[in-house]
Amino acid sequence: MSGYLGYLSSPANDRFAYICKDLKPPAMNVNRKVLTLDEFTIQQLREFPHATGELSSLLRDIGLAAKRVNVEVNKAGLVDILGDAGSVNVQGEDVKKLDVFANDQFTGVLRHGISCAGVASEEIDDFVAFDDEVSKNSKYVCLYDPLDGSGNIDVNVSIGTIFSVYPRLSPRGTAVTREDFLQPGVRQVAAGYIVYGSSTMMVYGTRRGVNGFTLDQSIGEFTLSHPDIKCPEDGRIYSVNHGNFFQYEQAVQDYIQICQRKNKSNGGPYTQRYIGSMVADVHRNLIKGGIFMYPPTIDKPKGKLRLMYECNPFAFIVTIAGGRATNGKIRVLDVEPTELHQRSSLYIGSSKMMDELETCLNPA
Ligand code: AHM
Ligand code: MG
Repeated sequence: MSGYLGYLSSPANDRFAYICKDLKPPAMNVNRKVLTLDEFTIQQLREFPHATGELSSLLRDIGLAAKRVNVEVNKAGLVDILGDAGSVNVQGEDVKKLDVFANDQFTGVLRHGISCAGVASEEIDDFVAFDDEVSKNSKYVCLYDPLDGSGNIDVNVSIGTIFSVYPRLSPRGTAVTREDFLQPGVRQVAAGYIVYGSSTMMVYGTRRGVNGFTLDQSIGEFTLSHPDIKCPEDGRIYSVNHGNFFQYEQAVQDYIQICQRKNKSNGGPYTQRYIGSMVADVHRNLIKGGIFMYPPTIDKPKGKLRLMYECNPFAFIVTIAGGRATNGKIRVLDVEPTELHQRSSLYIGSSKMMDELETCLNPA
């Protein structure tokens, strides 16, 4: 198996390598100033004459939903003027909570698109199988957290959407089943996130690489701004909820103290940065180099984050970009899921920082 494929392969998962056996690292030759998300996905498609275009179409659908959510997120501060969630606004419309609105948008565009046979969402108890003929014949299922970090909405802090795309296992033409969704992360064909921040960005990865698009408000389009993102091999940022320090296991406390003791003589000093919005925290560390941790705590012994909606998509993106992600024992991407909403611990980031963490978690 080539080094490129090796990013996602492990002995346990070599059987999945067929998905990407013909892919080579991308030859990026793009005009980054003007290429929109749609143009980029079409350009990528042109390099594979036998591709059906379904994944490109699905990614464009997600871009559309993201733009709609972005409009509402930008109005969040006006909630007192426009009406509280649960009330009826001056136009006589029901005002929905933003996370419900975001969920409806992503579910709606995917239901009406031509590439997605069903969805699972952090906001919905069970998966949804789309039952029209076009959807039943579609190739992919999509899982998402429509608005992560929604506790930050009230205070104007960045929030985000996280998504993940898998090829269905059930035959086309039939309704999707639970097994289509309960696949290990290594089976993802694409994953991404949207960060609604000082600018709004959509970043997505496929096995060909990770690319970032910034929303150009003047033309209403995501525009390629961060081509071929690589996670720096090393970094100086660690992101963890320090308030939980005494709830972490000793090995995690030891690693945090290593971070705190870094100085000029041993690769430091390190900076602690924790927004409490995973999308913004991991995005920053992906670009600048760093490590993000959500360890198990006494109160949440399985961790807080959701394997299928939060951990797997980020594990895929960061791994493709050259970093690593584990649950403290094994690669996140290799975990065999048993429940749609299952929780996981997560350690993710620059490979050298992950190496140092693992000397604490798994001493020789
Ligand atoms: P949510 O899905 O309910 O929004 O929770 C997930 C969020 C992550 O974005 C963030 O990293 C984490 O919860 C913060 O949790 P805590 O406040 O416990 O540190
Ligand atoms: Mg979430």
